[in-house]
Formats: sequence, structure tokens, C-alpha cells
Amino acid sequence: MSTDILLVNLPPHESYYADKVPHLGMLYVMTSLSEHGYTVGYLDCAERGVRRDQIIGKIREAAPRMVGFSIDTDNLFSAGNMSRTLKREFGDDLKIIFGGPASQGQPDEIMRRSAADVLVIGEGEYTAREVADSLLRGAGPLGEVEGICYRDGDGLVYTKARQPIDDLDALPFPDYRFLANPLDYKPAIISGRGCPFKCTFCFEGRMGNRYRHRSPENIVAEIEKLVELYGPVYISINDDTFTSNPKHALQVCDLLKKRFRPRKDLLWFAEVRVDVVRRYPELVDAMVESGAGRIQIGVESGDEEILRAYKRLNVKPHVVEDVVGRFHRAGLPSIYCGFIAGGPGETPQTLETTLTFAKRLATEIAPGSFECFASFLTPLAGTEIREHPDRFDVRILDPDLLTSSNFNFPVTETATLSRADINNFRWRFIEEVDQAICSTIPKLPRGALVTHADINRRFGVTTAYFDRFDRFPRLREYLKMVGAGGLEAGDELSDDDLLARYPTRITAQTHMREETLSVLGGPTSLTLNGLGARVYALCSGKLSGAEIVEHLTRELEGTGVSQAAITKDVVEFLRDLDNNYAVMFKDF
Ligand code: B12
Ligand code: SF4
Repeated sequence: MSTDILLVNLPPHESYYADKVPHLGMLYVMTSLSEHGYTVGYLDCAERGVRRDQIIGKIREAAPRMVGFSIDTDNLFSAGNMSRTLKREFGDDLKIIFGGPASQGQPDEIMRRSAADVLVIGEGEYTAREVADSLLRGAGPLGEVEGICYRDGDGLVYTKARQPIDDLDALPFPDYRFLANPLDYKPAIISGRGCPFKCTFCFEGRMGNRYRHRSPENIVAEIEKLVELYGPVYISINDDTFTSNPKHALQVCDLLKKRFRPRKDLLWFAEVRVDVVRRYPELVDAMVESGAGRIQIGVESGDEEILRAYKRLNVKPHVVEDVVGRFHRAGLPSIYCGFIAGGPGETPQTLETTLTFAKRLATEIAPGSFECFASFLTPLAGTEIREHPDRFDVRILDPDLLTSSNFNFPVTETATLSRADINNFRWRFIEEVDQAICSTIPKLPRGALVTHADINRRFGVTTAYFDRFDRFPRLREYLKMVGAGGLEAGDELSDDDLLARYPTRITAQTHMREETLSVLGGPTSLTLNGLGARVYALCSGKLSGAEIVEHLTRELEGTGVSQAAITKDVVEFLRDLDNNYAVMFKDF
């Protein structure tokens, strides 16, 4: 069957994304077009290493009448280039349609840099159908389609703006059958669109994208489908902020808890606003109990003035601390905090305040669950900072963001900080917070470490802690083995049970010197002498704890040491080895 419309997801620029994520925006548009009777194809080139010729070859094979791209601030250059290439290769009969998040803030620029025939501005499900009807079925002039920009001779025509879609439940779920190998992707959903806030570095709230949400039943029905497809699964809820309507968020959590908690087959992620959670603290338990495994929080800065300039009026450092602490105590494994370097009026002092704040979150407020990333202030088109940088003590050095990619390269400076200062600070921030996180690992309770290993094993979630286990090979090995079944930790075993089990060593580097044996490669190094070294040597998995006692009693016969004393010592040594991730226990 020939393809009417082919959507193409272009590769990202940087080596930044580890996970393969479905492009929900395009899936929604494709599903809608397909339900409207078009044959739709999808070419996902989000993996690195795809060449232009390969993309053109695939498009030639599919021979579509229309090709579509999703445009964001970063890929508008490559999509622009690709559209011109396609027009050269296939002529003007091939129609090119653009849409995506950058459509609202920079429509002129997108059209200027590309050969697109039409740009869909805002949500695309219904608009794309009408554009296709006009261009492919001759249903009527483009001028009658709301929410687009199209070419007319050398000029651009903007049609009447389209209102955001109110009834999100009416949209079909994004159809994963468009993905060549759906199981390779980390699934995601959108439970609500738009944002009620108006942060000055973001365009979401300013562009008329008022907040709307799906019904809890509709959301849970989509998750059910994903659980059916994937089995136990980690799902990202990609809303701008999941807690925009806290009462709705609570209802969603309630339903998720009822449906998925008994089966323990769902772990989910969402972004939250701390000021909302502070007002509705019941969200904390509701989220954790319904299977939230990771949340993202826009902390941005540790400086109140900067937060005020961002118009994050109720997101104050002490509110962040309070909410991060609450999620931590409730047992949320991963609290992912975002920071921005180079904010309004940023000074060397405010940078230090932010770094100190991040380290405090890592080491004192949420050790074992705090994770973070830092990016540069990147004034996107449509944001207040981009339009009035002078009001924010921000100098935009590169308004076209030619040097920026993934917010990973600085494009601004302030009165007291150069681009270099901001750049170098961000990398120091990353390094020092990394050290802070690492410094907590040796002190974390075993349960916290096991949780990180467990969510990695069961749901493929790699947290900052799991990632850093590699720096402690003995711990990494231990967490790989314990919990995988069969091999147990000793902390929950009574002394009698401990003696009944067969202690077996983690393969770890050891160093021997005369009577002393050191076990290396763990969060703390372990040095054993005399009897301790003997016990460690006998933890080969061949003797039970009780048999080790018998063995040592025979060895020490005639020295006056009683079997009771040896038993006590063996138990103590086994506990010590266990606490230091040096042994685990088998039951035969
Ligand atoms: C998940 C996500 C990612 C994921 C996956 C990308 C994806 N789009 O799925 C990853 C991690 C890869 C990513 C990366 C980036 N992201 Co991002 N991301 C998001 C997030 C959180 C959710 C996207 C989503 O699923 N939206 C829901 C769908 C339904 O909305 P949508 O994608 O806008 O699609 C609708 C319309 O735009 C339109 N549409 C979309 N595509 C098309 C195509 C055609 C042909 C048509 C007709 C219509 C159409 O119809 C869709 C349905 O109504 C959004 C925030 C948000 N809530 O949207 C940010 C967001 C899209 N990301 C953003 C940015 C800036 C980036 C980066 C450029 C930089 C960065 N560091 O984050 C990178 C660059 C990627 C690249 N090209 O190299 C900005 C985009 C702003 C802009 N002006 O470009 C957003 C809006 C966040 C924000 N508020 O600033 N992102
Ligand atoms: S940063 Fe988040 S909360 Fe602020 S306007 Fe953007 S999406 Fe909304």
C-alpha cells in the first residue's frame, strides 16, 4: 500500500540521550491522520548515526505525497536543511508539513530556514487532518484551516489561531504500532497539556497553552494498554507539570494505586512543582504509594532573587528543601532536581549559593534519592527573558542559539559573569555535586542501595546512585547478586538463621600481608586480622556458619577458647562482613 503521509523524527545533535523515547507529539498526529483515513508511515531516526542519504532513500522507498517533521529549537536547522533537500530531490509535488513545540515561538524563523509548505502552529491532531484534506484531497483552501502558516508566493499567510483542544479524552491513544520495535522504547504518556504558570525562561504558559487534563480513567486506560504491551514497566508522564491541578493529580494517583499497586507492575515518573506539593502535601504519599519512582523538580537556583526573576514566586529554597525532604522520607527512590546556570542577575555569589544548596540537598536533605542536572539559561523564542533581556540583567550573546545544543552550551552573560565564568561554573557544579552524591553512598542504608539496584533490574531505571555503583566494584557485585533470588543479605536473619546459612564471598580484590587481609573495592575498605581473616577465608560457600564454628573450634582446640566464644565471634564477623557488602548467604 502506498503511503500518503510519512512523518520523520530527525536525530538529535548531541550524544546526550541514553534512552529511546517515543515522540508522542508525532504519534498523536499520525494516529489522528490514520483514523481519518490516510495511510501513514513513520521513520524514526532519533538514533545517532543516521545519514542524510539513508533518510532520503527511505523516503524514496515510501513514496509519500506529504512528509512531516516535528520542530524544536534545536532541530529547526536540520529540519530546514532536510526540507530544502527534499524539495530539490522530489520537486514541489511532495508537500512538506512542519509542526512541533517551536511552531509557537518562532514561526517566521522556521519558515525562513526551511522549504516547508505549511507550518502547523500548536496542537496538530485536527489541524494536520485539515491540512492534508486541503493539500491531498483538494477539500478546500489552506486559508480556511485554523492554526497554520503557509506560503503564498514569496510571502507567508497566518490563518486564524486555533484554540487548544479541550476534550483530550476524545483523542485516540498514540498508536505504538507506528514504532518499528515498540519494546525498544521507554514508554511515555501525556496526562495533561499546557501549563498554568508563566516562568520567564519558558514559553509554555505564555503562549496561550492553558492547562487541560484527561480524565483519570482515560489516563489509566492508556497505562493499562502499555502494561499489557510491556509487562512491568516504567512510564514517563511527560506533562509540563503533573501537579498543575493537584486535585486531579490526587485522583490519578488514587486510581493508579488501585489498579497497579497490587500487581507492582508500574513505576512512573512525572515533573512536579514544589509550591503546589507544599500546599497539597498529601500528594507526596499519594504519588509514592501509587508507584512513583522518580520525580523531576525545577529547582533552578538557590538564590531567592533569581527565583523571583523567574517568576517562580512560591518556589523558594526552603520550600524546595521541605518538599524534597518529604519525598525522600516517603521513600521515593529518585528526586531529580534541575538547576540553571547563568540566571537573571547571576553573580559569583549566587552561583556559590546554588552549588551549596545542591550539595545540601544531596548530603543532608535527601541522601540516597537526590539526583540532579544543570543546564545553561537558554532564552527560547517566546519567553519573557528572550524578549526583554535587559530587564533581567541577561545579555544574550547568541540570539539565534547557533552555538547552543540541548541547553548544553552557554549563550548568555550577566553584568558580573562572562560566558566563560558561567560555562566553567556549570562543569564545576556537575563535578562537585557528583562528589557529594558519591560521598553519601558508603553511609546509605542497605535498603536504599538495594532499591536502586532493584528498580534497575525490574524497570530498567538507572539512577545516579546505580550509575555510581561502578566506582565501588564490591558493592556493584553485591547488589547484582543479592536480590536476584537465591542469595540473601544477612541483615534480616536472626543469629540462628545466619549460622544455618552458607556464607559466600563477593568476588572482590583482596590484599594479604602477614596476618592481615584487606577486602578492597567497597564503599569502605575492610581489614581483617586473625580469626576475622580465618572466617573470611572460610566464606567459600562450602560450609554453613555453624560448620565454620565447628571447624574453628577444632582448629583452636587446646587454646582455652570456648565454642560459645567462637560462635559469638563468628556471628559478629559474619555480620561485619555482611554490613560491608563482602559476603552473602545461601541456604544450601
Ligand atoms: C519528552 C520531551 C523530550 C524528549 C523526547 C522528545 C519528544 N518531543 O518527544 C527528549 C529528551 C528527546 C527531548 C529533547 C529536547 N527537548 Co524536549 N521535551 C519533552 C517534553 C517534556 C514532552 C514532549 C511531549 O511528549 N509533548 C506532548 C505532545 C503531545 O506535544 P508536542 O510534542 O508539542 O506535539 C504536539 C504539537 O507540537 C504538534 N506536533 C508535534 N510534532 C508535529 C509534527 C507535525 C508534522 C505536525 C503537523 C504537528 C506536530 O502536534 C502534537 C500533538 O498536538 C516537552 C514538554 C511538553 N510537555 O511538551 C519538552 C520540550 C518539547 N522540549 C524542549 C526542548 C527545548 C528540548 C531540547 C531542544 C533541549 C533540551 N535540553 O531539552 C531537546 C532537543 C531534542 C533534539 N531535537 O535534539 C522544549 C521545546 C521548546 C522549543 N521551542 O523548541 C519543550 C516544549 C520543553 C519546554 N517547555 O521548554 N525532549
Ligand atoms: S517552566 Fe514549567 S512551570 Fe514554568 S511555565 Fe514552563 S512548563 Fe510551566
